[in-house]
Amino acid sequence: MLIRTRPDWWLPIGAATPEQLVANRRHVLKTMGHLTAGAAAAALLGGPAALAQAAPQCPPRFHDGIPAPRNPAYLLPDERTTAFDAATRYNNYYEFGLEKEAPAENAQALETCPWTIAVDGLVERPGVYDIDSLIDADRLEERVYRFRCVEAWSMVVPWIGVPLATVLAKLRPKPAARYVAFESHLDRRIMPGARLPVLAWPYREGLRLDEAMHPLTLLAVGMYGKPLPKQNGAPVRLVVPWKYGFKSIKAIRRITLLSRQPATSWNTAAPHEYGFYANVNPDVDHPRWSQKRERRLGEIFRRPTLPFNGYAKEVAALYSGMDLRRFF
Ligand SMILES: Nc1nc2c(c(=O)[nH]1)N[C@H]1C(S)=C(S)[C@@H](COP(=O)(O)O)O[C@H]1N2
Ligand SMILES: [Mo]
Repeated sequence: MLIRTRPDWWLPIGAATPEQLVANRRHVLKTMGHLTAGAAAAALLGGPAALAQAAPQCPPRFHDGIPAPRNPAYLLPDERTTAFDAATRYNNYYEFGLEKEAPAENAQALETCPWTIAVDGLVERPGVYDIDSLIDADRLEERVYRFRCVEAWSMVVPWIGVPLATVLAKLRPKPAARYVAFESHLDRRIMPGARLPVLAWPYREGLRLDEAMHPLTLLAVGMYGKPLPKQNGAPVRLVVPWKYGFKSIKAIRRITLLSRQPATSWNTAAPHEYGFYANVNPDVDHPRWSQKRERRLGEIFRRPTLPFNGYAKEVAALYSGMDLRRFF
C-alpha cells in the first residue's frame, strides 16, 4: 500500500532547502525502491509522485473514533466534563461568523483532509508536512483539561492529541528560536467572518518557546473520543489550558519559529484588552469586565476563576520574576 511506503516523516512533502533534499535522497530512494528512478526524481522535486507517495488517508484513519489511551496524569476527577453538545454548538471561531452558533454550521464547508502544515523560520527541518507525518497516530493520548475563554465562560473537555513539544522536537528549533507563531487556515470563500475586518487574517497566535515546550501544551486532533469537529478546530488545533481560549488557535496551517515575539491577531486588534501572554488571572480584569468568576457551559451559577486556570503548580515557574499585570 502506497501510504505505508512513504518516506518517514523527516522528509517534508515540499522540502524547503536543496540541502535537505540531498541529505534525504538516499533514504528516499531506498524506501521508494518499488518506483522507477524517474518517479523518485519527480517525488524529490515535489512532482505528482511526491503527492502520491505521501498521500494521506482520506477520510482519516480514525474518522469514527480515536482509540487514544487516557493519560492518568490529566483526569480532573473533581470536575464535571462539559456536555459534548455544549462544547460543539457554542463556539468562538470568528472566521466562520461572530455568533456562537455560526461555526457549528458554517465550518462544515472546511475541507480537512488532506491537510498540510507549513513549518518555517528558525528550524532545522523546515518544509510542508502532511499532518499524519507530524503527529504520530500511535502516540495520541486523552487529557481532560479546563478551558477558560477570556469572555468568562469555561468548559471541561477530554482532548485527544500529542504534546506540542514532541512535534517541535522533531522539527528541531535552532538555538536562536525563542518564540513559536501559528497561523490558521484562511479561505474567504467559505468563511463569512473572514470577510469582515474584525481581526487581521489569517488568525495568528504565538507562544514563548518554553511555553510551547511545556508538557501541558497540547496539539489536539480530537475531543470526546472522536476527531475534532470542524467548529472546534479540525483537523488540528492548539490547547493551552492555563491561558485564555483565544491562544488555542484552530485549523493550524503554519508553524514558524522566531527569535522575537510574533504579532498575534487579538493582541494586535486590541492590545490593552488582550495581552500576548493571556494567562488566566482572576486578579487582572479585562478593561470591560471582571475576570474573577466564570460560568461553565451548561451551568447557571458562576464559580471563582483559578490562577492559571488551576494549573499554577505546573506553570507558575515559567513567569517567575515577571510582573503579570504588565505582561498580561
Ligand atoms: N482560528 C481561530 N482560532 C480560534 C478562534 C478563532 O476565532 N479563530 N477563537 C479562539 C477563542 S476566543 C476561543 S475561546 C477558542 C474556542 O474554542 P472552542 O470553540 O473549541 O470552544 O478558540 C480559539 N481559537
Ligand atoms: Mo475566547
